[in-house]
Formats: sequence, structure tokens, C-alpha cells
Amino acid sequence: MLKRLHLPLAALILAAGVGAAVALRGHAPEPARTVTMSMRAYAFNATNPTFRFRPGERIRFVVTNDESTNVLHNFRIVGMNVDCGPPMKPGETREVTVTMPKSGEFAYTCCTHPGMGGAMVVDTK
Ligand SMILES: [Cu+2]
Repeated sequence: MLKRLHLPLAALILAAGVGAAVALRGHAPEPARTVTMSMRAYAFNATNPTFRFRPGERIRFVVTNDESTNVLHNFRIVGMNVDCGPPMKPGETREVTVTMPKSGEFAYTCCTHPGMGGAMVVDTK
């Protein structure tokens, strides 16, 4: 009887130990900085601006379709493993968090509308 009680307890202690070891390994990722993007009138943030980021910076993109008519958009970043995803209806938001690469220039676009999008530049300047 005693053995039957102790086995689950031992398993629990072992699991807790493994969990702590996993948590301690490496650095915790730094909190992501939020970049808000509004899709409206077939543009991002009105002017399809160029965004600049630092290497290794964690960016949380919060992208909203703010069209007032029933236009579907989506969001991708070419070369950063952010693919088109499902089309977003007006009012819908998509969040993606990306760790910036070492350097480079990357295109962000709406997959549906040519010309809707701009550049993201990653460098140390
Ligand atoms: Cu679009």
C-alpha cells in the first residue's frame, strides 16, 4: 500500500525537477515589442512605411484589417516564416511574433493586393 502511494509522488517530484531544468536552460526570451499595423484603403498604416528593427529583436506584430467596406486582406513577411495566413475580414486582427534575423531587407505584403506592403530593414544602424 505504501509503495502504491509513493510511486505517483515520486513521479510528480521527478516531473517537477525536469520542468525546472527546462526552465533554467538558456536565457528567457526578452519580452516582445509591439508594432501595430492597420490595413486600410489598401495600404498598411496609410503609407506602407519602412520599418527598422535590430538584429535579434523580438517584435510582436498586431495587424488589423480596418477597412470600412468588406475587403479581405492578409499579412505576410517574406523570408521571416510569416506566411499569408487566412484572409482577414474587416475588424479582424492577426498577431505574430518574430525574432529578427541578423540583417537584411524583407518585404511585408498583403498576399491579395499587389502594391500593398513595404519593407522591413534589419541592421545595427
Ligand atoms: Cu489586401
